[in-house]
Amino acid sequence: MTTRRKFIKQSALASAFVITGMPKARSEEMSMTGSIKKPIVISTWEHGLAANETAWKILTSGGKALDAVEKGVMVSEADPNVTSVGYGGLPDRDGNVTLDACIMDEKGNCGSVAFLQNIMHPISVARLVMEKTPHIMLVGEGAQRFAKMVGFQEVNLLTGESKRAWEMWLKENKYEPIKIDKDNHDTIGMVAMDKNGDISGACTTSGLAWKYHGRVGDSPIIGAGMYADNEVGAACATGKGEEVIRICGAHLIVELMRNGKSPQQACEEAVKRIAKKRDVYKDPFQVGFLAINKKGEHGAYCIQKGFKYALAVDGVNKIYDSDFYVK
Ligand code: SD4
Repeated sequence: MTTRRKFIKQSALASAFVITGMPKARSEEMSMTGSIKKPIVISTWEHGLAANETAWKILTSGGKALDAVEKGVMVSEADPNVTSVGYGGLPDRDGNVTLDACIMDEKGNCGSVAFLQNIMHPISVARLVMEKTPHIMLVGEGAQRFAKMVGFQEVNLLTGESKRAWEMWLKENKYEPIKIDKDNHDTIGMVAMDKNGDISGACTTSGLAWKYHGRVGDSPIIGAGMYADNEVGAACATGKGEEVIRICGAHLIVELMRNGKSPQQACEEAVKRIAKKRDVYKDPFQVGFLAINKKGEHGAYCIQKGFKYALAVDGVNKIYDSDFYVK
């Protein structure tokens, strides 16, 4: 039970994060005391708040991290107001909503779908790829055929609003290849540790708005958009998938943590790897990373100002501003 005193202490900590945007001091303090914060769930962007809420209910009632991350991100997938995930997601430049998702459990099992169309919950299809097939990844028409075979209904994911946005884009941009900036994406990535101390992760997206038909980003790629290793921790990514894939972002972060970095240090190192190769000052694309470790410490870091994340721990579910590289 959360006592009032504990609650006040938590709130003070939470506010400190909002101001500094950095959980570093807390992480260091916790690793010194050795206390483990669990359950914990962290997810990308403001829509992560509602997703965390669902995940948190599962986690606090003794449920598995795997169920928490799946059910959690399903909230964003079904929300037409989240225009970069699932239903209502902005389409590719031909007007098709195409979805990418992946999931990974505490045993290292994983499943993924990419370039999937007309299915409301790609994350659940990814889970069934993991559980019911000898494979890890299904794409396109094959993924859709599998989804229907295991009971998913075909639905139209293009809402009136996303269709209008696409028509407007078409008119203004004349089908030109897109410029990937910091505004045309908002994937949900979520990683969690349950009461048992088991870690899982999920990531799901409609990808970059106005992308080429057939384009697949980092989100369904195990090790790029998300990675979980129950011995170490987990990480997920949002932003320009092409840059995340290049450095195998989520896997890199988990390996850095394995080698002793805190989640915060590992996220920062991953962003620096990207920044070393790209002029992130002249080309203002965004990439953001989140991570947790087995101690229940978390980290968040991104390239450009503006990345927000939702963290639920100690009974408090809140949005925080991530610290960023370009200052
Ligand atoms: C992608 N990482 O497809 C995704 C885009 C996204 O927030 O929506 N990121 O590259």
